[in-house]
Amino acid sequence: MDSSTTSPLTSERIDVFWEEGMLKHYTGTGVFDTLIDPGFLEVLEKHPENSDRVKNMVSILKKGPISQYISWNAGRLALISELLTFHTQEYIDELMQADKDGGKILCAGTILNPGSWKASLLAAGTTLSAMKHILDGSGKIAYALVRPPGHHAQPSRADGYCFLNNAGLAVQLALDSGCKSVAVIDIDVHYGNGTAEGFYRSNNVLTVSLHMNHGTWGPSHPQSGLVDELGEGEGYGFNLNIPLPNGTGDRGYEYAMNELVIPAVQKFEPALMVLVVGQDSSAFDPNGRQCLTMEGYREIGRIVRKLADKHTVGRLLIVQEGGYHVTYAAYCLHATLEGALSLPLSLLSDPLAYYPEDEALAVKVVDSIKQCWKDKVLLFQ
Ligand code: OKP
Repeated sequence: MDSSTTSPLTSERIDVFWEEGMLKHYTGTGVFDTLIDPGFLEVLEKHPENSDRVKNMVSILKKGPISQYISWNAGRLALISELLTFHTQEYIDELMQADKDGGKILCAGTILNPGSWKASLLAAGTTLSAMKHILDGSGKIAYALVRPPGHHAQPSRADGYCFLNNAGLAVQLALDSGCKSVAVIDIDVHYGNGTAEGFYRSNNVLTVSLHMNHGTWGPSHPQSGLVDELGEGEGYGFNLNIPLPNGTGDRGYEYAMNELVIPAVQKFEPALMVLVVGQDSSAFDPNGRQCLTMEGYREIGRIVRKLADKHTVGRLLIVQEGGYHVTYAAYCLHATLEGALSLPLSLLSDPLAYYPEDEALAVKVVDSIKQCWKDKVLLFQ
């Protein structure tokens, strides 16, 4: 239903943090994300993590029906000292050297070009600005619209288009500002291995990731994303992986949220919530197979907002990650933010949602994950 003429029914708003300079990270062309020209294709496509996707996200929030609920804020460059709260000095030195040398392919699909380092510092700093805004009490819901993405970036390693872990840095800022506990829910279709790694030994940060069951993908991504990666030491039971079968869909995700994520977060009682979003879990994304539609994203937004209202006086940071269908990613972002605003009516209809869904396989997998957690995870006992 398109009800773009509806007037605001809640006084709520989302504070978006954005900097134009993030567009100046060029990822080139090739066969999808390989950065390779095989020589036999007439038309090479842009690397999926290109600036077009983010341009559409900016413009749908500026001109789409949700625009009346959005307020725009500037970001900033991160300081090197801030990067060291999550990353190692050696790794940051490696990135700065790569920038000085005019660029470097750091790992599969992950290229630092002239302009990329500055864009990365803007993405990190802009996410920190968004978090600070919440910590200062200047707003309840802040959204860091950033690229390059961050959730694969580990303390000492680049991975999966990511250099700096934007969300991880923001979480660390919250902890360093006296916040006792943070819950991170990552719905990008890929495992948020970098964020998981950063807080793997911590029981102050609950990292939950719902993802496609893609497994490890080489030396930059040794983590499997399977249920048995539960954290270590004090952090055991505070990293929860929810690998979902291909085609899980809206109802499958809702089931996983209801059966696994909500109970864990409720028991954890976070002081602050972070929703890490990638629209690559959509039905039309070239980089994922999870088949969410706008309604699925909307429902996830609602659920997370409810958790924030219940546990964190509504304080919620949303951080942008992947999402590679240049049109649909923007629509799914719009829907997610509608959900986070808990608007009673949808503002924008789905131009693509007419594919059938079968959640049966997902229900089976979620039930088996629940069984596994009952034996091993404190939050589930
Ligand atoms: C970034 B994000 C290597 C495959 C690597 C990388 C996907 C990165 C996605 N052979 N695929 O989480 O959306």
